[in-house]
Amino acid sequence: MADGKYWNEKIETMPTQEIHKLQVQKLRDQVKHCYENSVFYRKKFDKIGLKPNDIRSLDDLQKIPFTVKSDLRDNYPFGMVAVKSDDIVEIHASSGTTGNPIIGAYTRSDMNMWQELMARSIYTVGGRRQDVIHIAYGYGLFTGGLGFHYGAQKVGTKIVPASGGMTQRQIKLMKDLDVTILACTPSFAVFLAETMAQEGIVPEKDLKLRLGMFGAEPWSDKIRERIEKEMHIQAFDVYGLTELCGPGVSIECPKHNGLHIWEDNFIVETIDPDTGEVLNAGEEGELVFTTLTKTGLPMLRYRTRDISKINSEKCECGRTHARMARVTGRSDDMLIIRGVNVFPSQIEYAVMCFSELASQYLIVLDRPGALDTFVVKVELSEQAAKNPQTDKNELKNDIQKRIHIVTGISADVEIVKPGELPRTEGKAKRVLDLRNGKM
Ligand code: DLL
Repeated sequence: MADGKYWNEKIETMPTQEIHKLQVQKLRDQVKHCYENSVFYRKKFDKIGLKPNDIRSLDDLQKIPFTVKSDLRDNYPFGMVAVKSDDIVEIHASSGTTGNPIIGAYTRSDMNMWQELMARSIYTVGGRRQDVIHIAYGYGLFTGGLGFHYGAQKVGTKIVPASGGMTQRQIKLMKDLDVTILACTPSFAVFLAETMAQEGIVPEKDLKLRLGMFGAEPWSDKIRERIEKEMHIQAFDVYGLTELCGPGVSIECPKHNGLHIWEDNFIVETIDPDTGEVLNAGEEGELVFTTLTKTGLPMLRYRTRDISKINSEKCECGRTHARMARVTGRSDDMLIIRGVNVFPSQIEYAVMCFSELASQYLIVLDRPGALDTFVVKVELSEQAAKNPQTDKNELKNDIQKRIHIVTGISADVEIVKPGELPRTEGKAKRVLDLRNGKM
Protein backbone atom coordinates (compact mmCIF):
# COMPACT_ATOMS: atom_id res chain seq x y z
CA MET A 1 0.00 0.00 0.00
CA ALA A 2 1.44 3.33 -1.06
CA ASP A 3 1.42 6.54 0.88
CA GLY A 4 2.65 9.96 -0.15
CA LYS A 5 2.58 11.39 -3.64
CA TYR A 6 3.26 8.32 -5.77
CA TRP A 7 2.07 4.76 -5.78
CA ASN A 8 5.55 3.60 -6.74
CA GLU A 9 7.94 6.53 -6.46
CA LYS A 10 11.03 4.66 -7.62
CA ILE A 11 9.39 3.59 -10.87
CA GLU A 12 7.27 6.66 -11.54
CA THR A 13 10.11 9.18 -11.09
CA MET A 14 12.94 7.04 -12.47
CA PRO A 15 15.36 9.10 -14.64
CA THR A 16 14.59 8.61 -18.33
CA GLN A 17 17.91 6.93 -19.07
CA GLU A 18 17.23 4.35 -16.41
CA ILE A 19 13.70 3.75 -17.72
CA HIS A 20 15.22 3.12 -21.13
CA LYS A 21 17.72 0.67 -19.66
CA LEU A 22 14.90 -1.15 -17.91
CA GLN A 23 12.86 -1.16 -21.11
CA VAL A 24 15.69 -2.77 -23.08
CA GLN A 25 16.07 -5.55 -20.52
CA LYS A 26 12.35 -6.23 -20.48
CA LEU A 27 12.04 -5.91 -24.25
CA ARG A 28 14.64 -8.62 -24.76
CA ASP A 29 12.73 -10.95 -22.44
CA GLN A 30 9.41 -10.11 -24.04
CA VAL A 31 10.72 -10.76 -27.55
CA LYS A 32 12.28 -14.05 -26.47
CA HIS A 33 9.00 -15.07 -24.82
CA CYS A 34 7.07 -14.24 -28.00
CA TYR A 35 9.46 -16.09 -30.26
CA GLU A 36 9.64 -19.19 -28.10
CA ASN A 37 5.98 -19.49 -27.19
CA SER A 38 3.79 -17.91 -29.85
CA VAL A 39 3.48 -19.61 -33.23
CA PHE A 40 2.26 -16.33 -34.65
CA TYR A 41 5.34 -14.32 -33.64
CA ARG A 42 7.78 -17.09 -34.48
CA LYS A 43 6.40 -17.28 -38.01
CA LYS A 44 6.56 -13.51 -38.33
CA PHE A 45 10.19 -13.39 -37.20
CA ASP A 46 11.26 -16.41 -39.29
CA LYS A 47 9.72 -14.92 -42.40
CA ILE A 48 12.21 -12.03 -42.31
CA GLY A 49 15.06 -13.96 -40.69
CA LEU A 50 14.84 -12.02 -37.43
CA LYS A 51 16.11 -13.67 -34.23
CA PRO A 52 15.35 -12.54 -30.66
CA ASN A 53 19.07 -11.81 -30.19
CA ASP A 54 18.90 -9.20 -32.95
CA ILE A 55 16.91 -7.00 -30.57
CA ARG A 56 19.48 -5.46 -28.25
CA SER A 57 18.51 -1.79 -28.06
CA LEU A 58 15.43 0.41 -28.30
CA ASP A 59 16.46 1.34 -31.85
CA ASP A 60 16.36 -2.35 -32.78
CA LEU A 61 12.66 -2.33 -32.06
CA GLN A 62 12.13 -0.96 -35.56
CA LYS A 63 13.33 -4.28 -37.00
CA ILE A 64 10.16 -5.94 -35.68
CA PRO A 65 7.16 -5.87 -38.03
CA PHE A 66 3.98 -4.16 -36.83
CA THR A 67 1.13 -6.15 -35.31
CA VAL A 68 -2.34 -5.03 -36.43
CA LYS A 69 -5.96 -5.57 -35.44
CA SER A 70 -6.51 -7.97 -38.33
CA ASP A 71 -3.76 -10.23 -36.93
CA LEU A 72 -5.91 -10.65 -33.84
CA ARG A 73 -9.01 -11.17 -35.93
CA ASP A 74 -7.36 -13.70 -38.23
CA ASN A 75 -5.93 -15.64 -35.31
CA TYR A 76 -9.13 -15.51 -33.27
CA PRO A 77 -9.50 -16.64 -30.58
CA PHE A 78 -6.20 -18.02 -29.28
CA GLY A 79 -3.85 -18.18 -32.27
CA MET A 80 -1.53 -15.49 -30.91
CA VAL A 81 -1.49 -16.61 -27.31
CA ALA A 82 1.99 -17.28 -25.89
CA VAL A 83 1.13 -19.51 -22.92
CA LYS A 84 -0.60 -22.82 -22.31
CA SER A 85 -4.38 -22.62 -22.34
CA ASP A 86 -4.55 -23.42 -18.60
CA ASP A 87 -2.49 -20.34 -17.79
CA ILE A 88 -5.14 -17.97 -19.16
CA VAL A 89 -7.27 -16.85 -16.22
CA GLU A 90 -9.49 -14.13 -17.71
CA ILE A 91 -10.69 -13.02 -21.12
CA HIS A 92 -12.06 -9.66 -22.21
CA ALA A 93 -13.12 -8.47 -25.63
CA SER A 94 -13.95 -5.45 -27.75
CA SER A 95 -15.37 -5.11 -31.24
CA GLY A 96 -13.50 -6.37 -34.26
CA THR A 97 -14.06 -5.17 -37.80
CA THR A 98 -16.19 -8.20 -38.68
CA GLY A 99 -17.99 -10.88 -36.70
CA ASN A 100 -14.96 -11.77 -34.58
CA PRO A 101 -14.33 -9.71 -31.47
CA ILE A 102 -10.83 -8.61 -30.46
CA ILE A 103 -9.80 -10.75 -27.53
CA GLY A 104 -7.63 -9.87 -24.56
CA ALA A 105 -6.46 -13.07 -22.84
CA TYR A 106 -4.69 -12.55 -19.54
CA THR A 107 -2.59 -14.75 -17.29
CA ARG A 108 -2.42 -14.29 -13.52
CA SER A 109 0.70 -12.16 -13.90
CA ASP A 110 -1.03 -10.03 -16.61
CA MET A 111 -3.95 -9.50 -14.23
CA ASN A 112 -1.54 -8.46 -11.46
CA MET A 113 0.16 -6.04 -13.81
CA TRP A 114 -3.17 -4.55 -14.92
CA GLN A 115 -4.34 -4.18 -11.34
CA GLU A 116 -1.07 -2.50 -10.38
CA LEU A 117 -1.31 -0.04 -13.30
CA MET A 118 -4.92 0.80 -12.49
CA ALA A 119 -4.01 1.32 -8.83
CA ARG A 120 -1.20 3.65 -9.89
CA SER A 121 -3.60 5.48 -12.22
CA ILE A 122 -6.24 6.00 -9.51
CA TYR A 123 -3.51 7.11 -7.11
CA THR A 124 -2.06 9.55 -9.66
CA VAL A 125 -5.32 11.50 -9.91
CA GLY A 126 -5.51 11.66 -6.11
CA GLY A 127 -7.67 8.62 -5.29
CA ARG A 128 -6.91 7.19 -1.83
CA ARG A 129 -8.15 4.50 0.54
CA GLN A 130 -10.66 6.88 2.10
CA ASP A 131 -12.38 7.47 -1.25
CA VAL A 132 -15.62 5.98 -2.51
CA ILE A 133 -15.40 5.18 -6.23
CA HIS A 134 -18.54 4.86 -8.35
CA ILE A 135 -17.69 2.78 -11.40
CA ALA A 136 -20.23 3.44 -14.14
CA TYR A 137 -18.20 1.87 -16.96
CA GLY A 138 -19.83 -1.31 -18.22
CA TYR A 139 -18.89 -4.49 -16.37
CA GLY A 140 -18.38 -7.63 -18.43
CA LEU A 141 -16.33 -8.26 -21.52
CA PHE A 142 -15.56 -4.55 -21.80
CA THR A 143 -12.41 -3.80 -19.80
CA GLY A 144 -13.68 -0.51 -18.32
CA GLY A 145 -15.77 -1.73 -15.38
CA LEU A 146 -13.58 -4.56 -14.13
CA GLY A 147 -10.32 -2.71 -14.89
CA PHE A 148 -11.31 0.11 -12.54
CA HIS A 149 -12.70 -2.41 -10.07
CA TYR A 150 -9.41 -4.30 -9.78
CA GLY A 151 -7.38 -1.10 -9.45
CA ALA A 152 -9.70 0.34 -6.81
CA GLN A 153 -9.50 -2.92 -4.86
CA LYS A 154 -5.74 -2.56 -4.69
CA VAL A 155 -5.93 1.08 -3.61
CA GLY A 156 -8.44 0.00 -0.98
CA THR A 157 -11.21 2.45 -1.85
CA LYS A 158 -14.85 1.65 -1.22
CA ILE A 159 -16.27 0.45 -4.54
CA VAL A 160 -19.74 1.04 -5.95
CA PRO A 161 -19.86 -1.24 -9.04
CA ALA A 162 -22.75 0.62 -10.66
CA SER A 163 -22.03 -0.37 -14.30
CA GLY A 164 -24.11 1.39 -17.01
CA GLY A 165 -27.75 2.49 -17.19
CA MET A 166 -30.35 3.51 -14.62
CA THR A 167 -29.15 7.10 -14.44
CA GLN A 168 -31.52 8.29 -11.71
CA ARG A 169 -30.62 5.41 -9.44
CA GLN A 170 -26.92 6.06 -10.05
CA ILE A 171 -27.36 9.65 -8.91
CA LYS A 172 -29.23 8.54 -5.80
CA LEU A 173 -26.43 6.11 -4.95
CA MET A 174 -23.78 8.76 -5.55
CA LYS A 175 -25.60 10.99 -3.09
CA ASP A 176 -26.50 8.41 -0.45
CA LEU A 177 -23.16 6.59 -0.46
CA ASP A 178 -21.00 9.75 -0.33
CA VAL A 179 -19.26 8.91 -3.60
CA THR A 180 -16.05 10.92 -4.12
CA ILE A 181 -14.75 9.55 -7.45
CA LEU A 182 -16.79 8.99 -10.60
CA ALA A 183 -15.39 6.69 -13.30
CA CYS A 184 -17.33 6.52 -16.59
CA THR A 185 -17.23 7.65 -20.20
CA PRO A 186 -17.15 11.45 -20.60
CA SER A 187 -20.45 11.38 -22.48
CA PHE A 188 -22.14 9.51 -19.63
CA ALA A 189 -20.67 12.06 -17.20
CA VAL A 190 -22.27 14.88 -19.22
CA PHE A 191 -25.56 12.99 -19.20
CA LEU A 192 -25.34 12.44 -15.43
CA ALA A 193 -24.63 16.16 -14.94
CA GLU A 194 -27.64 17.10 -17.08
CA THR A 195 -29.89 14.70 -15.19
CA MET A 196 -28.62 16.02 -11.86
CA ALA A 197 -29.51 19.56 -12.94
CA GLN A 198 -32.99 18.42 -14.00
CA GLU A 199 -33.51 16.73 -10.63
CA GLY A 200 -32.44 19.86 -8.76
CA ILE A 201 -29.27 18.27 -7.40
CA VAL A 202 -26.51 20.77 -6.67
CA PRO A 203 -23.29 18.73 -6.72
CA GLU A 204 -21.24 21.04 -4.50
CA LYS A 205 -23.98 20.94 -1.86
CA ASP A 206 -25.58 17.53 -2.25
CA LEU A 207 -22.62 15.35 -3.27
CA LYS A 208 -19.13 14.62 -1.96
CA LEU A 209 -17.83 14.09 -5.49
CA ARG A 210 -14.35 15.52 -6.10
CA LEU A 211 -12.68 13.55 -8.92
CA GLY A 212 -13.69 12.07 -12.27
CA MET A 213 -11.81 9.51 -14.39
CA PHE A 214 -13.12 9.63 -17.92
CA GLY A 215 -12.03 7.74 -21.04
CA ALA A 216 -12.81 4.98 -23.55
CA GLU A 217 -13.80 7.59 -26.15
CA PRO A 218 -12.39 10.88 -27.44
CA TRP A 219 -13.36 14.05 -25.59
CA SER A 220 -12.16 17.63 -25.58
CA ASP A 221 -11.02 20.30 -23.13
CA LYS A 222 -14.34 22.04 -23.69
CA ILE A 223 -16.16 19.00 -22.38
CA ARG A 224 -13.73 18.80 -19.47
CA GLU A 225 -14.56 22.41 -18.54
CA ARG A 226 -18.25 21.62 -18.73
CA ILE A 227 -18.05 18.49 -16.58
CA GLU A 228 -15.77 20.20 -14.05
CA LYS A 229 -18.11 23.16 -13.74
CA GLU A 230 -21.36 21.24 -13.70
CA MET A 231 -20.19 18.50 -11.34
CA HIS A 232 -17.82 20.63 -9.34
CA ILE A 233 -14.98 18.12 -9.70
CA GLN A 234 -11.52 17.74 -11.23
CA ALA A 235 -11.72 15.62 -14.39
CA PHE A 236 -8.93 13.33 -15.64
CA ASP A 237 -8.42 11.60 -18.97
CA VAL A 238 -7.68 7.87 -18.85
CA TYR A 239 -6.64 5.84 -21.88
CA GLY A 240 -6.21 2.22 -22.76
CA LEU A 241 -7.27 -0.62 -25.03
CA THR A 242 -8.24 -4.25 -24.60
CA GLU A 243 -5.27 -5.45 -26.64
CA LEU A 244 -2.79 -3.96 -24.13
CA CYS A 245 -4.73 -4.54 -20.89
CA GLY A 246 -7.71 -2.19 -20.92
CA PRO A 247 -7.69 1.15 -19.07
CA GLY A 248 -4.41 1.77 -17.28
CA VAL A 249 -2.10 2.29 -20.25
CA SER A 250 -1.86 6.02 -19.52
CA ILE A 251 -3.33 8.56 -17.13
CA GLU A 252 -3.43 12.30 -16.75
CA CYS A 253 -1.77 13.70 -13.62
CA PRO A 254 -3.00 16.78 -11.70
CA LYS A 255 -0.91 19.03 -13.98
CA HIS A 256 -3.29 18.18 -16.85
CA ASN A 257 -0.60 18.38 -19.50
CA GLY A 258 -0.81 14.97 -21.12
CA LEU A 259 -1.32 11.35 -20.09
CA HIS A 260 1.63 9.52 -18.51
CA ILE A 261 2.25 6.21 -20.24
CA TRP A 262 3.42 3.55 -17.80
CA GLU A 263 6.75 3.08 -19.54
CA ASP A 264 7.96 0.29 -17.31
CA ASN A 265 5.28 -1.83 -19.02
CA PHE A 266 4.96 -0.31 -22.48
CA ILE A 267 7.19 1.22 -25.14
CA VAL A 268 5.40 3.82 -27.20
CA GLU A 269 6.24 4.98 -30.73
CA THR A 270 4.40 7.33 -33.08
CA ILE A 271 4.32 6.52 -36.77
CA ASP A 272 3.03 8.08 -39.96
CA PRO A 273 -0.20 6.10 -40.45
CA ASP A 274 0.23 6.03 -44.23
CA THR A 275 3.90 5.12 -44.57
CA GLY A 276 4.64 3.45 -41.23
CA GLU A 277 7.69 5.72 -40.82
CA VAL A 278 8.65 6.31 -37.17
CA LEU A 279 8.17 9.94 -36.14
CA ASN A 280 10.09 12.09 -33.67
CA ALA A 281 8.74 12.97 -30.24
CA GLY A 282 6.31 15.86 -30.58
CA GLU A 283 5.16 14.90 -34.09
CA GLU A 284 1.55 13.86 -34.39
CA GLY A 285 0.94 10.35 -35.65
CA GLU A 286 -0.48 6.93 -34.85
CA LEU A 287 0.41 5.43 -31.49
CA VAL A 288 2.20 2.09 -31.59
CA PHE A 289 2.73 0.14 -28.36
CA THR A 290 4.98 -2.73 -27.42
CA THR A 291 4.14 -4.56 -24.21
CA LEU A 292 7.09 -5.37 -21.98
CA THR A 293 5.63 -7.62 -19.33
CA LYS A 294 2.63 -9.37 -20.86
CA THR A 295 2.68 -13.13 -20.95
CA GLY A 296 -0.75 -14.26 -22.24
CA LEU A 297 -1.14 -12.15 -25.34
CA PRO A 298 1.97 -9.98 -25.72
CA MET A 299 1.88 -7.23 -28.34
CA LEU A 300 4.96 -6.30 -30.32
CA ARG A 301 4.61 -2.93 -32.09
CA TYR A 302 0.82 -2.94 -31.99
CA ARG A 303 -0.75 -0.30 -34.23
CA THR A 304 -3.56 1.29 -32.23
CA ARG A 305 -4.89 3.54 -35.02
CA ASP A 306 -5.20 6.26 -32.35
CA ILE A 307 -3.75 9.63 -33.31
CA SER A 308 -1.74 11.56 -30.72
CA LYS A 309 1.76 12.88 -30.02
CA ILE A 310 4.38 12.17 -27.37
CA ASN A 311 6.18 14.50 -24.99
CA SER A 312 9.18 12.87 -23.29
CA GLU A 313 10.12 15.75 -20.99
CA LYS A 314 9.87 15.34 -17.25
CA CYS A 315 6.53 16.55 -15.92
CA GLU A 316 6.09 19.13 -13.17
CA CYS A 317 4.38 16.42 -11.10
CA GLY A 318 7.77 14.71 -10.82
CA ARG A 319 6.87 11.74 -12.99
CA THR A 320 9.31 10.99 -15.76
CA HIS A 321 7.22 8.63 -17.86
CA ALA A 322 6.47 10.05 -21.33
CA ARG A 323 3.14 11.75 -21.86
CA MET A 324 0.76 11.36 -24.76
CA ALA A 325 -1.54 14.19 -25.81
CA ARG A 326 -5.29 13.61 -25.83
CA VAL A 327 -6.26 11.23 -28.65
CA THR A 328 -7.56 13.48 -31.42
CA GLY A 329 -8.92 10.85 -33.80
CA ARG A 330 -8.30 7.54 -35.49
CA SER A 331 -6.56 6.53 -38.68
CA ASP A 332 -9.16 3.88 -39.50
CA ASP A 333 -12.93 3.94 -39.74
CA MET A 334 -13.69 2.72 -36.22
CA LEU A 335 -16.49 4.71 -34.60
CA ILE A 336 -16.90 5.04 -30.86
CA ILE A 337 -20.60 5.24 -30.12
CA ARG A 338 -21.58 5.76 -26.47
CA GLY A 339 -18.18 4.40 -25.52
CA VAL A 340 -18.54 1.25 -27.63
CA ASN A 341 -16.27 0.56 -30.59
CA VAL A 342 -18.23 0.00 -33.77
CA PHE A 343 -16.93 -0.60 -37.27
CA PRO A 344 -19.11 0.25 -40.29
CA SER A 345 -18.33 -3.25 -41.57
CA GLN A 346 -20.19 -4.68 -38.57
CA ILE A 347 -23.32 -2.78 -39.59
CA GLU A 348 -22.88 -4.01 -43.13
CA TYR A 349 -22.56 -7.56 -41.84
CA ALA A 350 -25.71 -7.10 -39.73
CA VAL A 351 -27.94 -5.60 -42.42
CA MET A 352 -26.81 -7.53 -45.47
CA CYS A 353 -28.40 -10.76 -44.35
CA PHE A 354 -31.89 -9.29 -44.87
CA SER A 355 -33.02 -10.17 -48.39
CA GLU A 356 -35.67 -7.43 -48.22
CA LEU A 357 -32.95 -4.77 -48.26
CA ALA A 358 -30.92 -3.22 -51.08
CA SER A 359 -27.16 -2.91 -50.56
CA GLN A 360 -27.08 0.78 -49.59
CA TYR A 361 -26.97 1.80 -45.95
CA LEU A 362 -26.01 4.93 -44.06
CA ILE A 363 -24.98 5.33 -40.42
CA VAL A 364 -25.98 8.72 -39.01
CA LEU A 365 -24.45 9.78 -35.71
CA ASP A 366 -25.35 12.89 -33.79
CA ARG A 367 -25.14 14.31 -30.30
CA PRO A 368 -28.12 16.60 -29.77
CA GLY A 369 -27.71 16.42 -25.97
CA ALA A 370 -25.17 14.52 -23.91
CA LEU A 371 -25.52 11.13 -25.53
CA ASP A 372 -24.89 9.91 -29.05
CA THR A 373 -27.81 9.10 -31.30
CA PHE A 374 -27.18 6.19 -33.64
CA VAL A 375 -29.43 5.83 -36.67
CA VAL A 376 -28.97 3.24 -39.42
CA LYS A 377 -30.80 4.06 -42.62
CA VAL A 378 -31.43 1.11 -44.89
CA GLU A 379 -33.13 0.88 -48.26
CA LEU A 380 -35.89 -1.51 -49.14
CA SER A 381 -35.19 -3.57 -52.27
CA GLU A 382 -37.44 -2.89 -55.31
CA GLN A 383 -38.92 -6.32 -54.90
CA ALA A 384 -39.72 -5.97 -51.21
CA ALA A 385 -41.18 -2.50 -51.81
CA LYS A 386 -43.62 -3.98 -54.35
CA ASN A 387 -44.48 -6.96 -52.18
CA PRO A 388 -47.66 -6.26 -50.15
CA GLN A 389 -46.55 -8.91 -47.63
CA THR A 390 -43.55 -6.82 -46.53
CA ASP A 391 -44.13 -5.75 -42.94
CA LYS A 392 -41.87 -2.76 -42.40
CA ASN A 393 -42.37 -2.63 -38.64
CA GLU A 394 -41.45 -6.25 -38.17
CA LEU A 395 -38.46 -5.85 -40.48
CA LYS A 396 -37.29 -2.76 -38.58
CA ASN A 397 -37.47 -4.63 -35.27
CA ASP A 398 -35.57 -7.59 -36.68
CA ILE A 399 -32.81 -5.35 -38.07
CA GLN A 400 -32.53 -3.47 -34.78
CA LYS A 401 -32.22 -6.75 -32.89
CA ARG A 402 -29.57 -7.97 -35.30
CA ILE A 403 -27.53 -4.76 -35.00
CA HIS A 404 -27.72 -5.07 -31.24
CA ILE A 405 -26.46 -8.65 -31.35
CA VAL A 406 -23.55 -7.73 -33.62
CA THR A 407 -22.45 -4.45 -32.00
CA GLY A 408 -23.77 -4.68 -28.46
CA ILE A 409 -25.58 -1.36 -28.67
CA SER A 410 -29.00 -0.21 -29.82
CA ALA A 411 -29.55 1.59 -33.08
CA ASP A 412 -32.63 3.24 -34.45
CA VAL A 413 -33.31 1.75 -37.86
CA GLU A 414 -35.03 3.81 -40.55
CA ILE A 415 -36.25 1.97 -43.64
CA VAL A 416 -36.36 4.22 -46.69
CA LYS A 417 -37.70 3.73 -50.23
CA PRO A 418 -35.55 2.13 -52.97
CA GLY A 419 -33.07 4.63 -54.40
CA GLU A 420 -33.53 7.16 -51.60
CA LEU A 421 -30.07 6.96 -50.02
CA PRO A 422 -27.40 9.12 -51.66
CA ARG A 423 -25.10 7.38 -54.17
CA THR A 424 -21.51 8.53 -54.67
CA GLU A 425 -19.37 8.04 -57.73
CA GLY A 426 -16.25 7.10 -55.84
CA LYS A 427 -16.00 5.44 -52.45
CA ALA A 428 -19.37 4.85 -50.85
CA LYS A 429 -20.04 7.18 -47.95
CA ARG A 430 -21.39 5.00 -45.18
CA VAL A 431 -21.10 7.32 -42.21
CA LEU A 432 -22.51 10.77 -41.55
CA ASP A 433 -20.98 11.87 -38.27
CA LEU A 434 -22.58 15.08 -37.08
CA ARG A 435 -21.06 14.86 -33.59
CA ASN A 436 -17.83 16.65 -34.48
CA GLY A 437 -17.42 19.84 -32.53
CA LYS A 438 -20.22 18.86 -30.17
CA MET A 439 -17.88 17.07 -27.80
O1 DLL B 1 -11.95 1.63 -24.14
C1 DLL B 1 -10.46 0.74 -22.42
C2 DLL B 1 -10.84 1.86 -21.52
C3 DLL B 1 -11.87 1.69 -20.63
C4 DLL B 1 -10.11 3.04 -21.55
C5 DLL B 1 -12.17 2.73 -19.74
C6 DLL B 1 -10.42 4.06 -20.69
C7 DLL B 1 -11.44 3.90 -19.77
P1 DLL B 1 -11.43 -0.74 -25.94
O2 DLL B 1 -12.87 -1.01 -25.79
O3 DLL B 1 -10.56 -1.82 -26.45
O4 DLL B 1 -10.81 -0.34 -24.56
O5 DLL B 1 -11.28 0.53 -26.87
C8 DLL B 1 -10.00 1.08 -27.11
O6 DLL B 1 -10.96 3.29 -27.29
O7 DLL B 1 -8.04 2.43 -29.15
C9 DLL B 1 -9.27 4.43 -28.45
O8 DLL B 1 -9.66 4.55 -29.80
C10 DLL B 1 -10.47 4.60 -27.55
N1 DLL B 1 -10.10 5.25 -26.28
C11 DLL B 1 -9.84 4.66 -25.10
N2 DLL B 1 -9.55 5.61 -24.17
C12 DLL B 1 -9.61 6.82 -24.79
C13 DLL B 1 -9.39 8.17 -24.40
C14 DLL B 1 -11.18 0.76 -23.77
N3 DLL B 1 -9.09 8.51 -23.16
C15 DLL B 1 -10.13 2.31 -27.96
N4 DLL B 1 -9.50 9.13 -25.36
C16 DLL B 1 -8.81 3.02 -28.14
C17 DLL B 1 -9.82 8.81 -26.63
C18 DLL B 1 -9.95 6.58 -26.15
N5 DLL B 1 -10.05 7.56 -27.06
